[in-house]
Amino acid sequence: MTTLPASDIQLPLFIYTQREPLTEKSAWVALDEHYRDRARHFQLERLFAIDAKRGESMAAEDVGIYLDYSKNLATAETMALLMQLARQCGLQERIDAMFRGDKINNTEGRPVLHTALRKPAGTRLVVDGENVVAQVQEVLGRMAGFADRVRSGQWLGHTGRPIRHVVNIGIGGSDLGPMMAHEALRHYGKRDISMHFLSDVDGAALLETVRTLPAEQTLFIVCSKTFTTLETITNAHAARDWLVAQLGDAKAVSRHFAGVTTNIKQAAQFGIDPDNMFGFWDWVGGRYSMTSAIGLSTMIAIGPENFRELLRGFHAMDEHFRTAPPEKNLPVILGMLTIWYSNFFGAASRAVLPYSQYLKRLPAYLQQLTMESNGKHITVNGETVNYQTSPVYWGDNGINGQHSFYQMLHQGTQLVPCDFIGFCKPLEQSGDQHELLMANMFAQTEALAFGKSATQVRGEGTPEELVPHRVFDGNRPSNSMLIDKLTPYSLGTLVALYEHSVFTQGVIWNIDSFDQWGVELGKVLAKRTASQLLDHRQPLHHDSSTNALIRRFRNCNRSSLQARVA
Ligand code: G6Q
Repeated sequence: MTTLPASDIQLPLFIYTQREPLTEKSAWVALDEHYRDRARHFQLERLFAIDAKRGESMAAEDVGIYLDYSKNLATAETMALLMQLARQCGLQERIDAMFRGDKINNTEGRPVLHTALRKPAGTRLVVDGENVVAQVQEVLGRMAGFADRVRSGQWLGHTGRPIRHVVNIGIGGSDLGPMMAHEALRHYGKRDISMHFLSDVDGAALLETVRTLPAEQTLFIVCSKTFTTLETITNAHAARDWLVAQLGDAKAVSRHFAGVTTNIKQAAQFGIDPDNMFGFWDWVGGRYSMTSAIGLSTMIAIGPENFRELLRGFHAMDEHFRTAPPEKNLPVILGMLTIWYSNFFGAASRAVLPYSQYLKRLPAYLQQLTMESNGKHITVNGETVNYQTSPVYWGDNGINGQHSFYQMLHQGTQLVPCDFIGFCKPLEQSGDQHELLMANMFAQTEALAFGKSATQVRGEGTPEELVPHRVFDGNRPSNSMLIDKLTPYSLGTLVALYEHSVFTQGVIWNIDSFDQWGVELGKVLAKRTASQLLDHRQPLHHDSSTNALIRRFRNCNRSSLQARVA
């Protein structure tokens, strides 16, 4: 996303900063002592042995998500200290400020209001004199009208045929959310419309996407908050060229392109009919935008009613986060446990492991949400932190992971706390397959926590030289999230759970979770370098490594470039 030039930003007074350094807060100091004196020696086996009710007492539930956090290296004392830290960092005040529309995105001087996208129709939230809920509902209404026309076949392409293929063109926050939601909610999707997602500027991506698509039945949705992102605009132009070449008429563009953007002017210049344009606002961050008009492809796939259900799920979790006490607050528990492992145990990553084919893109979506939000080392006061911030979030479908990277989770040298996500009911009943799937999830959390001792291994008659290889130390922590069924509503609650867990972590680390300055430098350098790859006469003033790489690339492509220029 292109953000405001630094010179245009009026930095607000740092009303949300914490004056006392994080590591000097009494709860942090107490947590540090607690870790050194006790917690680093915690053994899950023992914690469970001394408290028969641990599995039920260290759990929280609301809005359809049951979170079992008992298999963590934590006790009631740990949790109390973590919640004390949250209070000392002013978490509730910051939550209230976000929901109120205060400009908590300090470095960009903006409010952070993705929660307003999910507020029910008829409610109010006035920001700078405007009722933003009414604005949101107006766009949702237009989206629903458009989605209904496309779904019913009423919307006709240039040659009079209905749309049967939709290509979302966007990148980062304008791609990952819609793509994840499309996969997650396939079961609810309109099967006679195929959905495609084009983000990579590699020409192969477009060619492979359109290879089998009939242009006369294809709709492109260009999703770009700024409408200036190089990859998206390049792909949008290439898609337009393809469409016009296929249909032989430039007028076809208005029937085959829709736009989702805050930059209506640029989108109109590109040729998108204003009637097919859907706006949103600068207070919606890219990675928090899947419930804005960026979700147009989702709405076309699952229909406006199901999209409303998705919003209802998000809103239910928003309200839970805003009102539940920290001890019972799911995003706060999840967020504070991440602080616990990152800052005290030194864990560098967290794995997200859904036991659902439909959620296979969730880890990729969460990577951006978590790491672009909290992968920062400067506090909102402009100081360098003296503690770790965002861990690496990674993962895959749990069941596939079991046959690849779980080896490292069980017997590797790094501590990787895991989030397991599963559903009680399957969407597609097929014999006993769902029981088999979920048995694997439960078994993995058990194996990670309790392992297998040398005595047990020997008892199985294992040759002595193999015993150390077959021992599982256990004591590897995990959360388990259990949800009744994957629905638009429950997906909303789950994604909002992570959004607010990220917010919680950002408040503790005292960083702005809503800017992304770290992506700027590469974009600027890429623009300069692109012109050097296209014009071989331009001198190279990079470092010796980059110069050598560019020279080699130029040499490989000299003849093809000459042919293209000629
Ligand atoms: C998200 C990021 C980033 C952004 C893309 C696309 O929070 O800012 O991933 O979504 O760079 O930006 P546009 O939507 O402006 O094309």
